[in-house]
Amino acid sequence: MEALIQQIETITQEIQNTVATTSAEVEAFRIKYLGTKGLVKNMMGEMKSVPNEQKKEFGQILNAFKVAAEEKLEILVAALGDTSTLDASIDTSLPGDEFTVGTRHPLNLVRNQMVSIFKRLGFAVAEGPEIEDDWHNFGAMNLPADHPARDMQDTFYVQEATEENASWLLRTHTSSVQARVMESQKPPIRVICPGRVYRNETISARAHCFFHQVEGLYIDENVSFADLKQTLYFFVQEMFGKDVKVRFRPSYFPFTEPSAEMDISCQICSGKGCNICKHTGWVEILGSGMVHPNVLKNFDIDPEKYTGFAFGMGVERIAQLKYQVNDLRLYSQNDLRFLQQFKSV
Ligand code: 2U9
Repeated sequence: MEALIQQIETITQEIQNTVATTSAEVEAFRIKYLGTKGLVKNMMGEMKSVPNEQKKEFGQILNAFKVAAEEKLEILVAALGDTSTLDASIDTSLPGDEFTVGTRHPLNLVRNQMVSIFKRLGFAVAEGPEIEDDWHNFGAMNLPADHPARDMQDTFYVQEATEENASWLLRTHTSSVQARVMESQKPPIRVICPGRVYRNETISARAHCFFHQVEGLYIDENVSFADLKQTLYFFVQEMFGKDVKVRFRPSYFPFTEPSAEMDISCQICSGKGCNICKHTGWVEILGSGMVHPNVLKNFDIDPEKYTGFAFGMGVERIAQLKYQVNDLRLYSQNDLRFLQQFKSV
């Protein structure tokens, strides 16, 4: 068997060294090694002369030998294919056509950056359905049945309420996702909810029937308004740079008490006064507050034991300040001249 193995090694070497540039040479290779009277078949015939106890080992050697010949044939055929399609009149040294690479949508760039900042603070990301029921969007958020936001003028209803069924609607904020998180998890809860929301607005440069939000919720024992302020201050410093100034103004939302809106120093004119900040030097970027006890009670969370803060902001608004985009319609028109300006990852 030693002599046979030696022979197979020599032929394998020969196979590896074979060069075939024409289809006739490749065919000659196939016949010589893999044809019905070829060297592979020939060697297989030697199996009968090998002692029984060595047959297994020899069988494996034969198999590797056959695979080596087959693989080489594949390589030769592929190389032949490449060269046969090459037209001699083509100058292969010329540079190729430019391969256009897509760009990320500015809203995705900004959303990703927002998400990564909050992730560093330990917030998990939660997502939920865009078609919601009345309870998760409004009821659970402490919006009474007669609240104006529930009006058909403001909300897209998919199905109006009947005696048996509650209404279905396009969510007007991603708070409905936090509601679903609170339904399925016990505190501590620390989530951000990025997503598309819908409002029944006439489309213009300053309003759209859908936009994007990132909302956040943090519930635990001893969560304070100071935690809310520090978290949001950290966020804007990471988003806009260390020089950014902030101010909080008291506000009102049904789902938070107390509530506050946060302004930052205008990123366009550095606080000197321009059209964007209406010459005040400040721009509003988000709403926030301590979660209303009624909201906690709706999910059987004891407001005597737990407190929480929540905030919400529009991704378009942040993108406007970062990239000075002043017409909301640009975000959904898919005009390549607009989209291709955003090259970063
Ligand atoms: C739960 C409890 C409270 C989320 C909040 C705001 C304030 C807010 C607006 C900012 C600009 C919406 O995109 S916008 O138009 N949002 O002002 N959102 S507090 O409050 C919550 C959320 C979930 C359970």
